[in-house]
Amino acid sequence: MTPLRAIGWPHAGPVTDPQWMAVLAAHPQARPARVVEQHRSGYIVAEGPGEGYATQSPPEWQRAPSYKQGALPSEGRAAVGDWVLVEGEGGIHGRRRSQIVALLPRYSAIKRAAAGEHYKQQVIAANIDTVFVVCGLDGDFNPRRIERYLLLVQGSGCTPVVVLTKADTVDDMAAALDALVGSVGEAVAVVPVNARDPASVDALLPWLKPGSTAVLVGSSGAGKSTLTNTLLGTDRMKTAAVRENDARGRHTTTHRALLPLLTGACLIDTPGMRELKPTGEEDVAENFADIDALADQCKFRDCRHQGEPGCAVRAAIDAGSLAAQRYAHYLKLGDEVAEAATKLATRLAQKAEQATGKPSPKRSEPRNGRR
Ligand SMILES: Nc1nc2c(ncn2[C@@H]2O[C@H](COP(=O)(O)OP(=O)(O)OP(=O)(O)O)[C@@H](O)[C@H]2O)c(=O)[nH]1
Ligand SMILES: [Mg+2]
Ligand SMILES: [Zn+2]
Repeated sequence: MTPLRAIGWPHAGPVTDPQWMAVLAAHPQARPARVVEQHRSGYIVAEGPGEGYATQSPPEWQRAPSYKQGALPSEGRAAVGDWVLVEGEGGIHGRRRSQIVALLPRYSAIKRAAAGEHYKQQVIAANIDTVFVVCGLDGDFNPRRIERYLLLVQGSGCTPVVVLTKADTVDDMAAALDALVGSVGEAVAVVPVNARDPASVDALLPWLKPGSTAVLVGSSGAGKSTLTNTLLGTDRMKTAAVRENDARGRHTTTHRALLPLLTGACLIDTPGMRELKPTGEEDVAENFADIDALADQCKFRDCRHQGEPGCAVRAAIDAGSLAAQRYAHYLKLGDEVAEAATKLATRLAQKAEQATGKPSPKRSEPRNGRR
């Protein structure tokens, strides 16, 4: 196996994807590498398993993402898991540092909206096959948060898997799994594990096939780094006990890191996320298919489920077959996605105007986005 294949290079032979070929042809001096660590100060890239090397920061090309027409600026930034082209000396002992000169097209990405006043997307990880949504079965356990994660994974091109850690601390596993009925679609696997126990963690191997890449997401203290270490077989990532009073983590992991496993898969550990805002591209109905199906049965086509006669959604809540909290969360996420979609449309319109050279009418609008 070539060194690149060992870290997930998606081409068995010569590259035949025309988009990839175009980027490669534009940089004949450059070498492909994968972003294996993402720090605030820059990137570490690797051209095979083993240690990577730092690249100059910030890369010049990031200001002009040309590989993808219409991409938003922050979306054009390299993220952990990305395939990039590098020029200059490699290796950690290289004196002249190397430079990322291009980003190769992604086959998948998980994104969220970045915090802040202006609409921006942030790629959490790129070129991913599986997203492990990690949630502890301690005070971290929260079906609503899992619903939110699944909403962001859906549409990303990745397979979501819900991993419930700290299974060894739970007396009544059936009750915990019961609380997830409805929140997790039937097509999504739910795997309870003891993240410290290699035999238990083996339950995740079906999603860690050679050549594949998986990412761990979840709140701080959920056990992402513990899982990483157990899957690696070495204590590579730092871990720390959660706070006793509320089971919250201490934000121990501070950068995203891609690590090749012995199975031939790559695993990305990420820092616990405080906030997970939709980008506006999500489809809430797809994640809440149960509610969508109920709404189809309401007497009125335009039923708003607010006390209209013959409302199937209200009837299901009254009968206890639909959790009121899940319904409330459906409404909340729907509002958030709609709001983000409006901001996204505005941002894309501004970009289009900039491209055609016409003045942007948005300038006269209030800057804080309120109407
Ligand atoms: N008993 C038990 N403890 C676990 C399990 N998984 C994680 N822990 C403990 O939970 C604490 C937090 O684990 P970490 O792996 O540091 O959590 P993390 O998700 O990486 O947190 P951040 O890096 O802060 O995002 C550590 O003390 C782990 O030993 C588990 O399955 N069982
Ligand atoms: Mg961690
Ligand atoms: Zn209704």
